[in-house]
Amino acid sequence: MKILLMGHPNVGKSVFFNRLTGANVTESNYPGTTVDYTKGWMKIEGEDVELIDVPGTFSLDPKDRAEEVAVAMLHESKDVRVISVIDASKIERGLYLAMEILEEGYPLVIALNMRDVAEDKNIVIDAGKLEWILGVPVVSTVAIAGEGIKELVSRIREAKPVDVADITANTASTADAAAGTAGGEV
Ligand SMILES: Nc1nc2c(ncn2[C@@H]2O[C@H](COP(=O)(O)OP(=O)(O)OP(=O)(O)O)[C@@H](O)[C@H]2O)c(=O)[nH]1
Ligand SMILES: [Mg+2]
Repeated sequence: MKILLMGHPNVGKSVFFNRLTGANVTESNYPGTTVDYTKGWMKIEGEDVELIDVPGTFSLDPKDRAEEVAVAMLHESKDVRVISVIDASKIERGLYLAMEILEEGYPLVIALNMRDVAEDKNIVIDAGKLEWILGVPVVSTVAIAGEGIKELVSRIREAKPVDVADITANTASTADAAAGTAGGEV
């Protein structure tokens, strides 16, 4: 199995990478480019799993060389799972990229990182509700403190492709419930 750590620049991908991988880490240029990336290995339930610290990207519609490499790394990979690292204090922007990856059918788990930063801004996210809406595991983390990392790893096997139409339907029913119009009321 291969796992890609993907997300915007500066969301904590490399902190996850360093905490999850052991000594056998290699840094190289992506072929034909000057863009660096790092890969290493971790064990999940006894299985050796390759972990790649993908260059940060804002979307799957690349705007520079580093983003091109990020998208190419996703598209070239077979039997791949994605850990989508999102800055919980800027969640909408991060979710956009996660949705793009889901739309392409990749199995994904979300690390809602920087929970400490979000809390300082009085942003509290209901990870359980988000998980229900998206249909993929969502784990709150503070990567620099190691919080949530064990749970994240334990849930990687639950990553599965989802139908984006289901997400749209779940979002609509959540909005209805919030507005008190669930159950067929007008
Ligand atoms: N407060 C806080 N800081 C964090 C957390 N996770 C990472 N950081 C910090 O955020 C900064 C960016 O982390 P990186 O791991 O370098 O981010 P990245 O996603 O690898 O960034 P790029 O490689 O530029 O795409 C660093 O200063 C980290 O120490 C967190 O959960 N809380
Ligand atoms: Mg990094």
